[in-house]
Amino acid sequence: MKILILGGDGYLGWPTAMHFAAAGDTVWVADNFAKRKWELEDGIEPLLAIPTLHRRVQCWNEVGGGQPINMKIGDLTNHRFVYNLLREIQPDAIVHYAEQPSAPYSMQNRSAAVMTQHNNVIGNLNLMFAMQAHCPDAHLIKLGTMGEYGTPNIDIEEGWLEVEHNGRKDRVLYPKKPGSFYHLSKVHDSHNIEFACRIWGMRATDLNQGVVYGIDTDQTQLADELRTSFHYDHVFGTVLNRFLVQAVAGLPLTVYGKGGQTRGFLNIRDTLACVDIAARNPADRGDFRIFNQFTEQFSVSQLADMVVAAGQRAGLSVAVENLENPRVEQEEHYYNAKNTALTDLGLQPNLLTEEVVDAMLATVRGQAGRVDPRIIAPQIRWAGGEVSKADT
Ligand code: USQ
Repeated sequence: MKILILGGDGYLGWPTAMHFAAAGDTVWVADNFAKRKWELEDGIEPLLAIPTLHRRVQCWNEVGGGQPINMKIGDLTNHRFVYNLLREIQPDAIVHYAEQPSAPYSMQNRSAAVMTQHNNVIGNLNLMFAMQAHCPDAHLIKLGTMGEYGTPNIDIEEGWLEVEHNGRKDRVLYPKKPGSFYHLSKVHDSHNIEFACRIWGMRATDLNQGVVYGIDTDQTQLADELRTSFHYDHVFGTVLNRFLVQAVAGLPLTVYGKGGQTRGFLNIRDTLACVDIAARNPADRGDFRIFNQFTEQFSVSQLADMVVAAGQRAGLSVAVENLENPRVEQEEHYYNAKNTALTDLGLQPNLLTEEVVDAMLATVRGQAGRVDPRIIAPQIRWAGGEVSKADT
């Protein structure tokens, strides 16, 4: 398969590229390094030092873990770049990770919200049109998010809902109640892609992914220069990754509010497995297929308890602090999301066992000297629509 990974320099994009190259597929990565710029804006660095994409690709090609990886540098909001990219590569499948991925980032101020939605929605639209022009039969595998649904008081289906209203029935997209301007950008993408499938006959899979945790994949472990970025800061760090670093740094775990917020979670290894399953079982022409991509549900407090217990096993004393919630979200709610489509296609989940938590804690402990405690406390608030001085 010829597969193009957009956002190939990112936390998930880089391991995905190596995964397909190791499997013998022809892999191209594209990136514009926007994530590295956003990190610089806020003085943030990932826990592990990450080489340039050029160096990572060179290292992969020297290590010889599979097919060589090919690279293009460019921005999806520049439609000429996207059209040229697809005309030249003619991919069978495109995995689209190239979006601003952080809810807090998008909630900073007007310009961050506008940039997030412009980057994500326009980049995705350019991609859809370029596919229509140059590879209309290619399969778009789009990273969406479980956060598109929010936390409704009814069961969450896999993307679609059968509705009976006034005696008539129809199948509609599941109602969305997202929790940030970032999550909204993914809702807009989903609507645009559903329309392109219905009107143009595009083939697409929207992966509504939960919160990802984890550091290692089979390929990142082949060499230090092949590792992926691991964020623990208040902007890009996801909750479990943050708690592990806080435990190692001797800081209390930052549970926002009551901690009853429940989400779907998955190991980074399962992200690769799910994308692999989607790519090798493409959607039909005209089919907008939606998979809920998570393996387990946990509340934030449950995760904190797991990290406290792992700390005890490792001889660390770990405290929990229920901070005033910087976000506006339900802290106690019903949550029951379906996730059978990927397991029906063969996904064998890597669950969050004590061994997995202990192994992650040990890896983080090995990098304890690189932890910057100044970038951990939450600084971005949802309420009030703050406007930064630079923005007025
Ligand atoms: N939380 C804490 N303490 C922290 C950090 C987070 O209690 O120190 C809480 C948040 O309030 C939230 C939950 O943990 O209730 C998850 O927060 P998160 O920052 O781990 O994840 P989220 O903002 O939802 O976004 C992440 C990724 C995003 C992806 C999403 C999947 O950054 O790209 O789309 O997870 S989902 O949550 O299913 O929408």
